[in-house]
Amino acid sequence: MKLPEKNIFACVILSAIFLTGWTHTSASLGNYLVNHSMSRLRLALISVLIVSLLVAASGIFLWRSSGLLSTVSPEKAPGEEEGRLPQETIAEGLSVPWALAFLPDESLIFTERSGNIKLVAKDSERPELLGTIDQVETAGEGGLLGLAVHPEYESNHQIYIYYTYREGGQLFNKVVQYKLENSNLVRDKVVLDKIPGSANHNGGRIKFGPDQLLYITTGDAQEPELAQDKSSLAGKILRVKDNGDIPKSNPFNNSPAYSLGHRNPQGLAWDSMNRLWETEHGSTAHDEINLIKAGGNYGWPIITGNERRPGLTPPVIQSGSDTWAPSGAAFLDGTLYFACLRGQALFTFKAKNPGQPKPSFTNEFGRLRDVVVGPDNFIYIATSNRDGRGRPVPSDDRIIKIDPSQIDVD
Ligand SMILES: [Ca+2]
Repeated sequence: MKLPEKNIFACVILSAIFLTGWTHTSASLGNYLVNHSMSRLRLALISVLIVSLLVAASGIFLWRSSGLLSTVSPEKAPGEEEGRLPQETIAEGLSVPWALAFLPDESLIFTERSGNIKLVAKDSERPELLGTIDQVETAGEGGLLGLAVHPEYESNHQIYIYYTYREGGQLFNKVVQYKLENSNLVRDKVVLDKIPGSANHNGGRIKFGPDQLLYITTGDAQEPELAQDKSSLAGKILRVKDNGDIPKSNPFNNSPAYSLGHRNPQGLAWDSMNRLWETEHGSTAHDEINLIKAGGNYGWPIITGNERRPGLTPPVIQSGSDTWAPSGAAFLDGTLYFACLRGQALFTFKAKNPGQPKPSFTNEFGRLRDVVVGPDNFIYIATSNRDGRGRPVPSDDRIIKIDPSQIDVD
């Protein structure tokens, strides 16, 4: 029921109570007056007067409560409309949520770095644990990282995860396909294995592109030269089919590598022209936003910041001496949103005219790991305050839903 409707309803009820009361009172009063020989004309006049007063009082109450008397509209935060909260916590008390994704039924599915896969059903406030990946190794920045939902999930129920594991004393990362049926998570197959891992620089973002192929960001595993080694899976953006096969259209023959020369990329997003943008942690600040082309070499460790070298593609934007530590990225209405860890803000810029990114919510939620756009066109962000580098508040970590009109992107 809308607010004015509620007020009218309240008014009608109140009037009914008043009138019922009045009927009883007037009957008793009538008897009293008749018994005391008051004239019927005077009695009628008093009745009319009291009823008029009641009607006038109800009218004024109705008028005021429906806001019609007020010349000033109620104070609202920008973009706040009825039923649209500017910010809303979707889940709290989480442990380092790393990747968010929506299922076709609009439930939100996410990973926690310790190995959990959880789901928040639409309009629910309680995340449900779907499963824990036992093989996950949470050393340093590694753990259960990326999550992707198959574009044909509705018919095949496939989701994909990226996680760090240990084998023979060494750290690796792998991409595994799972099937999710009736809240039951079943391991299906390993899509890509033996991606070099280390305590830091594991990359870990996975997303299906507009070409229905799976894109995977991998870090240099703290061995910078691997990023330039075409035979290594480290320091790359990889592209594979949903079953792990290498697409014939890949830029390097029989290789899952799509682009190379990356240090620690953690964000992928496509704009409305299907151009792929990537966020990447730079060395000693110099964080990067790159526009990715098939076969491109993005320079690490040969060039950083504004350095140029023939054959190497410089970033579209870089942070200079600032540190953003950019992670998840998403597009909405031509604006790229990216979540920042050290930067502790949600940054934005327009893809049409990329200028210096603008921070929003600086220090409000702490470290941010991922951002996605929901089926409702709201922005969903995940904090990362329990990753050992933040200052968590009791409700951390959180997933927060934000009305995009709250964010000044111009
Ligand atoms: Ca670069």
